Amino acid sequence: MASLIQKIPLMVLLLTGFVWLSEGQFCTKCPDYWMKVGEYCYQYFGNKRTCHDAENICNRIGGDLPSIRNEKESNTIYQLWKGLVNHPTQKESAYWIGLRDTNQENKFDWTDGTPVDYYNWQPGQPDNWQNEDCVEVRNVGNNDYERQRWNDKGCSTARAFFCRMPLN
Ligand SMILES: [Ca+2]
Ligand SMILES: [Ca+2]
Repeated sequence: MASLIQKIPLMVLLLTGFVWLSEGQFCTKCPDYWMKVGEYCYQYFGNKRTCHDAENICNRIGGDLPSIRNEKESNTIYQLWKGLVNHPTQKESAYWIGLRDTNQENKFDWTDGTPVDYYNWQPGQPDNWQNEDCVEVRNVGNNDYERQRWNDKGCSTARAFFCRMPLN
């Protein structure tokens, strides 16, 4: 019995260390209200915002508008969106992504700093019609592949959006 009592401080120490490791250094959970998909946490905002408001909201809660770096990532975000909205085939139910050409016309950058080496434009886009500098996944087309394609859009347009943060 005495030896068990002597071991209690060691057990507490080990338990504390385990909790610290599981919640800190090796965190694999998303914060409350975020959805874990692959190596990222996503939060969807169905209330439509201008592109810059959407970006500010994401930054305030510790994320960014998503960058889309390949076909697989495009499909991941599209399928997530499709599972969240009530009318996924409704025209113009588009959502912002973090692509911009606000600094220099036709030179697009991701707001999270990711290098731009993948594009998925709709045919005829980007057209900068009436000075469009933000980018939406337009959700127009006959199938899931076509609905993932992008359109440059006026930044003051209100759109739904995702925020994304990497898992620690
Ligand atoms: Ca533009
Ligand atoms: Ca356009």
